[in-house]
Amino acid sequence: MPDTLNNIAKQGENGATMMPIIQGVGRAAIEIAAVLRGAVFRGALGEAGGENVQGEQQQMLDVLSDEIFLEEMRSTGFICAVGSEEQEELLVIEEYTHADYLVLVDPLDGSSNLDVDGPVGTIFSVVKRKSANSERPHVSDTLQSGRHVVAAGYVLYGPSTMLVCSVGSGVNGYTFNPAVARFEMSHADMRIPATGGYYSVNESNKDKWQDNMGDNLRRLKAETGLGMRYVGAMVADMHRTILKGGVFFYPADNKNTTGKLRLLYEAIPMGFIMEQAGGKSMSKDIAVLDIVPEALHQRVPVYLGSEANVDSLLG
Ligand code: AHM
Ligand code: MG
Repeated sequence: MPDTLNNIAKQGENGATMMPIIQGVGRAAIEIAAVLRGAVFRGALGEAGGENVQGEQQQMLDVLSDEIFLEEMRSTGFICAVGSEEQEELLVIEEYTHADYLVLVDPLDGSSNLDVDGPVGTIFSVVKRKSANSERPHVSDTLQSGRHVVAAGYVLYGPSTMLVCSVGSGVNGYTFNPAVARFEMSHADMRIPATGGYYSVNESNKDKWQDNMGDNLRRLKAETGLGMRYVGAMVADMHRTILKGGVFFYPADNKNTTGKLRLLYEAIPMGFIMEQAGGKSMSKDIAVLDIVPEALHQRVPVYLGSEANVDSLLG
């Protein structure tokens, strides 16, 4: 009998409390995957007509995925609030304001890939509230460094749907098995190879990069001979980086002067996964997980990969 998401209860000291929340992520993933597959037939591809807090055009599928994810978090009964890329303010779950945990989420990451049937993902992390359970959860409850993350992970909507997660005792990958309609463990104890793999970055921004990153990349290429892959969806680029090795990065540039990727629901969850997989997660001169967040939608530069490659890039 293969291990399912039930197996998370046996992982580390937080597994038992995190299992129902990650099962909720799993249910959301199954629904989102189904919506993605049928989107073209429902006229659900394309822009929703609104902008999110980042001033980016929301796609209809961004909005639908956000609704699905929120509903599944509500149904767990363990989540008091959700901070989402698609919502300017923290969303308090009114029925469960006393619950212990908050979730940070990018419900549909890489949504610019939708028009070309490319891979997209969901990224999430879970933190315990700082405020008393008798109080209404507040955005300050989300502003905790990655060292306080209790669980994190991502879903990759590719040829198969995969949920990769960690409760702080290594990383496991579960693949949705349509024959039995559940996630089954397919990638136990995922570890990033120390050498080899690919560098992954939007190199068209090279002339705008800050922090000498153009020169540093030239050196990394000369030292390692790494090949290049870039999907433009962080989940897909990270997943390949963990499985094959190398480094994924999005530096600050003259347009995105503090970086493009969001700290709370992109950099921290992926940083957590990368460290749990034996890799390194930096935001220039500080570990991603050591940054104390100041705002829900804060952006940071991100360098995630094998230790030698991250060090070489930042050296
Ligand atoms: P999104 O959350 O609006 O989809 O933006 C995040 C995405 C990441 O998935 C990806 O790594 C990056 O943006 C790609 O950006 P670019 O197109 O500038 O290379
Ligand atoms: Mg995103």
